[in-house]
Amino acid sequence: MTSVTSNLSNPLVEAFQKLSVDEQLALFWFIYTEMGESITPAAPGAGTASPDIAKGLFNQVQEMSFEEQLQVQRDLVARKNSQISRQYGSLSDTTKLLFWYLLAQGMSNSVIIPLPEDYQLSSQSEELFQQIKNLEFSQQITLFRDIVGPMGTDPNPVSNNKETTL
Ligand code: 45D
Repeated sequence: MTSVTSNLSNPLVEAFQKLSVDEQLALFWFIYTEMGESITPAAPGAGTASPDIAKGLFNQVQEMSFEEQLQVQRDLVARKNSQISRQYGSLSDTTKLLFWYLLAQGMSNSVIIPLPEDYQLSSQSEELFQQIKNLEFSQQITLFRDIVGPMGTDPNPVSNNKETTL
């Protein structure tokens, strides 16, 4: 559907998706802290992001309690149906990435639930982290789009048909 994702099965994407939900969130946070300054909303391709939409969704999450914020993020990663998951599902992959970026910034600004201070990545996540660090910037972006793309849920699920019950 979109040309910014690799559309190839990427072993790193698969490895990421095999981690537990919490480990995916934690690793994604560590990636953010590592990339830090190199992420700029003026990056090439920024034109395909919809900043107002990402911000609107972020604002909804920001208004929630810390516990709810965590639940919403776990639901996104687990592709569980929720109001936020459906809205998220309707965004472009680049806008999804921008939304995660806003969440990460929110964590830095203490408006989004922070990682527990003593949180330690599993050795498996740590290994994946090293591999991701070794990618070129553009490969990292492609990887992240592939990771955030399938999160959330389809905003247009086919509704149940009463006759067929399917
Ligand atoms: O208690 O083209 C745990 C744009 C444990 C512009 C937890 C861009 C239990 C356009 C679950 C860990 C900027 C979009 C708690 C490009 C526990 C464009 C909590 C680039 C509390 C290229 C865990 C964008 C939590 C890029 C809350 C590169 C974890 C964006 C949350 C990159 C983790 C964004 C979050 C990245 C991670 C965002 C929110 C790497 C976000 C990472």
